[in-house]
Amino acid sequence: MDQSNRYSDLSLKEEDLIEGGKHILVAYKMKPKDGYDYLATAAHFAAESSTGTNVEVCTTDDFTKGVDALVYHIDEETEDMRIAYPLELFDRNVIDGRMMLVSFLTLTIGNNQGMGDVAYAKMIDFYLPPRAIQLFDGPSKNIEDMWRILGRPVKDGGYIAGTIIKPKLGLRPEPFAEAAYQFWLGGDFIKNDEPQGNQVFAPVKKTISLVYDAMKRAMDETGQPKLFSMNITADDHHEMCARADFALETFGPDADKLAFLVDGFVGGPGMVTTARRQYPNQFLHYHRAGHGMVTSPSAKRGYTAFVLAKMSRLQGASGIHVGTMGYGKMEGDKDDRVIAYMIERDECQGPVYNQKWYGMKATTPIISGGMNALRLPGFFENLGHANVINTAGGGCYGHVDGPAAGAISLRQAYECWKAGADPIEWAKEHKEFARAFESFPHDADKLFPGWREKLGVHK
Ligand code: RUB
Repeated sequence: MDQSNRYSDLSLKEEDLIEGGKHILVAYKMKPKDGYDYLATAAHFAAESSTGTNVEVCTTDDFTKGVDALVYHIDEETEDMRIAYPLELFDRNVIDGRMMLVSFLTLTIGNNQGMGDVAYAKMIDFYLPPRAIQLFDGPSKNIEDMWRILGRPVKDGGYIAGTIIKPKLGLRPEPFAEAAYQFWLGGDFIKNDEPQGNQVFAPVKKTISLVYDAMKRAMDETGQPKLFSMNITADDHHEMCARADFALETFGPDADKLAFLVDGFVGGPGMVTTARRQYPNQFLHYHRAGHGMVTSPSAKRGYTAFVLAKMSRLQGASGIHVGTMGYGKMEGDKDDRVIAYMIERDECQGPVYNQKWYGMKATTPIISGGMNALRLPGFFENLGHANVINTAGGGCYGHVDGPAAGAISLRQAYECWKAGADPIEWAKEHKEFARAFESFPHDADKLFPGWREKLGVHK
């Protein structure tokens, strides 16, 4: 059944829809299956994503038609399909009238992902009108709060050098805490790797107590504050809160130095919002493990990493992983800069829409995945700033002189970029950075050919 008469209006202008402020706009790359008309498929897509189905139903009335989602732009050639969703379509909380991300997802990327006439559809951008921005929680804490704790300026406080406790799994509580202590002698921030929780060989209560002890010892020794991001991910939100409450109590007077990490992609929006609302005083660290199943450029369904990051700001993530923009081990390229810009700026041009945030707090980009000191100068150059948290697991625990030296090498890499210095020349003056060349020789060969001769390394 062709529903394009009801579910499309190609005369609608995007600027008018934005000016009107009554719609959420969503842009997809959509391709119908062979033999299906583009506009009819798009209209069926909009129907299924709002008020309709594949047939007319007798219960529809005039009010219903007033909240139809409408296809307002198509370009078959570029597979560009854009849909305007009336704000009234989206579910609102009973408890406080606010909007929720699950409703946004269920409508805009729900049933339409499995329709028989759609070959594929992937969300590449969305636009929220001012009223919708007002109705999402947004972040309560971000990198500015960490800078304050670290005693830095709260604007442009700079690079936060972090790590991920490695090995990913298999450390008992004592060696785990020792690994944390060693890193903190040189660096600022540690996160649990995302599968680390309450394994039988490393019970969370014992491990967290020892981690706090390690933090205190490192703070005493260095005279600097330290930060820990603890994984509280669990299926049951009571379990998640039990872990978080235990850690808050354990960290006691240093509980401000404790962030909570949730595996927000596999755990879903409910997990993120529970953490955001239960613990508004803690930095909420959104780890996105698993996201590649939908965000990978090879996946033609789902949504992009850009869309995931933008959604995380609405939900109130203090920070989210945004990849390494081609400089680390995970998928991504230089242009992924826009992912960071969209979550940290008050206005940003996305791939399709210009979004204003009307003062909603920023979400901090977290740079992670195969990073080390040698890769950082190029990364900062591409991004244009270094106001990020960076976690380098292998980059610290793989440093030939150990994790404290690894952490120092990261900071030196940041200072090298800030000074606009040549990394080889910088290495001559900075031992830990120089030793990163020997620690990661494959990277060194690739990024700085001839480094051995220049640095006098003949091994
Ligand atoms: C990092 C690591 C992280 C990735 C996830 O370890 O495995 O989980 O950051 O990717 P290492 P992303 O520093 O040893 O590579 O940050 O892109 O979500």
